Amino acid sequence: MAKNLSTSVCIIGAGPSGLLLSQMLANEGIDTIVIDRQNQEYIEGRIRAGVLESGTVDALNEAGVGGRMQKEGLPHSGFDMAFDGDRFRIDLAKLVDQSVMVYGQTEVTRDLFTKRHETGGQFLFDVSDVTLADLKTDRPIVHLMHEGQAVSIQCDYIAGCDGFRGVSRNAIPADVLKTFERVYPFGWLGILTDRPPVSHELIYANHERGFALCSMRSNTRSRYYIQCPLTDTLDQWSDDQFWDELKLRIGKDAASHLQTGPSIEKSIAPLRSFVAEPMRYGNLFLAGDAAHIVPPTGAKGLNLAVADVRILSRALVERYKRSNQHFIDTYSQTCLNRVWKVERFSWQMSMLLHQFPEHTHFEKRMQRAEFDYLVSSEAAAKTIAENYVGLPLE
Ligand code: RFL
Ligand code: PHB
Repeated sequence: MAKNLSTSVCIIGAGPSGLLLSQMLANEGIDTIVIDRQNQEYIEGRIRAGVLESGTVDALNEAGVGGRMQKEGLPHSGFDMAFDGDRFRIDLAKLVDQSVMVYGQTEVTRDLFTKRHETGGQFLFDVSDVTLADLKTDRPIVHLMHEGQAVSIQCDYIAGCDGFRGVSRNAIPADVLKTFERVYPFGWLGILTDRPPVSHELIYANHERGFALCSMRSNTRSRYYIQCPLTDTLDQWSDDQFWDELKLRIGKDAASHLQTGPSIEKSIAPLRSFVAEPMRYGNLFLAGDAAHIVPPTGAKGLNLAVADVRILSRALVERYKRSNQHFIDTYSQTCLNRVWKVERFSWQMSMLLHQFPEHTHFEKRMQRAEFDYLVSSEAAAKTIAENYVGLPLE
């Protein structure tokens, strides 16, 4: 027998976008059901982003999920960029009077799940065969299979927060949906290790052997990345090989402070820029990775997802509380205006910091000139800083 459920907003995906939206709406008394094709343990185990913009920090605090982040997160007032061993600090505090917070996506997700369970959040995990129907009507439906049973969820709105490989985006008819994409010709090999970070701030390095990033999750846990060919597999990279390569790329000074240890996670991620337009179709809204992907070089993926959710939550609250349709109608354009600027920044940082197989000596000199310009011009450094801490919401 099919089961029929009903809610105000059906949220597809229990990643950071879906969880935060659900919490923000719950705080305003708006009912949601969140569905995910994975279970909570699997979702909490995904190691991803690490740097939160101040707007993201504000949103988590306002949603009532910022308590642990305030205690355990690491505020950073700058980061280093390095070019063939020459290091330069982008002083966020001095240039734009703001900072970022280093606090892992894993922790954000865990805090959101805890709060959602405390405040009566409704979830369906391990769902399959998710399809969306009647998007242009005022009672759209999500059909799915759960524990061997067919389930239909009737709602007013559907939030497609189901990431890049979800189903929501493709529920928009092909003649309406436009996509824009760039796939980069390399990936990032990442390692997590229980050793103190090499430096108290992040270091982004362009070296002739390829990009490297030194990041962290806490004062005792580090996250490092190196650019690698997309054809590489994890069994080609022992921990020792990773550390040797990282040391070569970050320069002698940083390498002399590097504490290496066994990896507790190791993965290869491809790099992609992607935007889908529009981000609304009828009563379906796309948010987060379902609508756009950025290469991680600007630390923007999670932050962009949170910005969408803030804009969407305001639109839905205005609709339910004040019968105001304006922010529903402007949702897609408001988000996309910001999305494209953040895409540009992430692309610029990626172009500056990686070695591209197709680059000639000319492009390599252009990268070096851009780095030298940053070092010598406060205006140039300031544009990096204002993007890194996060552009205004609109
Ligand atoms: P998520 O986190 O992908 O969550 C989507 C959720 O939807 C579920 N789902 C479905 N549920 C039901 N039915 C379906 N048909 C479904 N299909 C999918 C999934 O199980 C999942 O739980 O998207 P969200 O919430 O929009 O959040 C976005 C962020 O997760 C993302 O932007 C960042 O993590 C991107 N990202 C990084 N961003 C950074 O800022 N810095 C990083 O270092 C960084 N590293 C990464 C990353 C993304 C990665 N991916 C996507 C593979 C590293 C990786 C490997
Ligand atoms: C991370 O800590 O995982 C991280 C930090 C900064 C980035 C990308 C990833 O730009």
